[in-house]
Amino acid sequence: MLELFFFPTPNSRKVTILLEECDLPYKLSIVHIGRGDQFHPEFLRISPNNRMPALTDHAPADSGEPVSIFESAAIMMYIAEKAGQFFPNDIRRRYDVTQWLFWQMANQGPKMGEQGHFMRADAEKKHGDLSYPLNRFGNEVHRLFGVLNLGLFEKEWLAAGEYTIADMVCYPWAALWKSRGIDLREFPNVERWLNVIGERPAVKKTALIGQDIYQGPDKMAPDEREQFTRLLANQRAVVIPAEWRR
Ligand SMILES: N[C@@H](CCC(=O)N[C@@H](CS)C(=O)NCC(=O)O)C(=O)O
Repeated sequence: MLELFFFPTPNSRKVTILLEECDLPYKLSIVHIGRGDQFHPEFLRISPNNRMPALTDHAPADSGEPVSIFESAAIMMYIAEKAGQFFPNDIRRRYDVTQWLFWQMANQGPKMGEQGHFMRADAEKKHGDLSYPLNRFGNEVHRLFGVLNLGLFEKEWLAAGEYTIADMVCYPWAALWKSRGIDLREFPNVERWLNVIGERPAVKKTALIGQDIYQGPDKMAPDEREQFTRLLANQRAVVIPAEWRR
């Protein structure tokens, strides 16, 4: 059984899309990042970065001890390999996919994440003039939509000539275009690709997973939002948990 440590955000949606596309059985274990579950000593063993998603495979292919993984793209490579789907084996197509996985993890995810952080901070009106980071990340996000648009030029899919984990890893963040000040008319290849992926039954299903737990900071009560922001915006190094010491 695959156990996905989950909270409904774009980074975990990448993984639920893949699980649903592969039609694999899985169990969700909620890591409520607004309440600090990501700092629980047991979770830190699986994900020392105190971030979800993370995955434990309780029945790995080698029949050995459970396998645990953090970082969404590594999780997706593992699941795709296990299922034998969406990650071609031949060297050219495999690395065509792999480069987009790395691009997403190093560029689209972090830059859109920081843009979201400063947009939320700006909405509070107590942090002074945030125009510099808002311009910086707004421009970067615009540039990154351009990268996707180039990558999709005269291509149906990002990599390997087929629907793969490269598309699934980039889709959930790209789908946020409207709230990030992007005009999709500038990026027609991205618009076409978003529309096609958005119509897939597995992808539609994942949009609803976890909606009962969390629907975004704007849907929260003010005190809950305050706690959420405090917890996520002011993190410093976690010391080795006492529970880890023998
Ligand atoms: N590079 C990581 C990013 C994961 C990530 O940033 N997760 C966020 C939610 S989207 C999280 O768990 N945040 C908890 C925190 O900031 O303490 C991945 O792709 O798995």
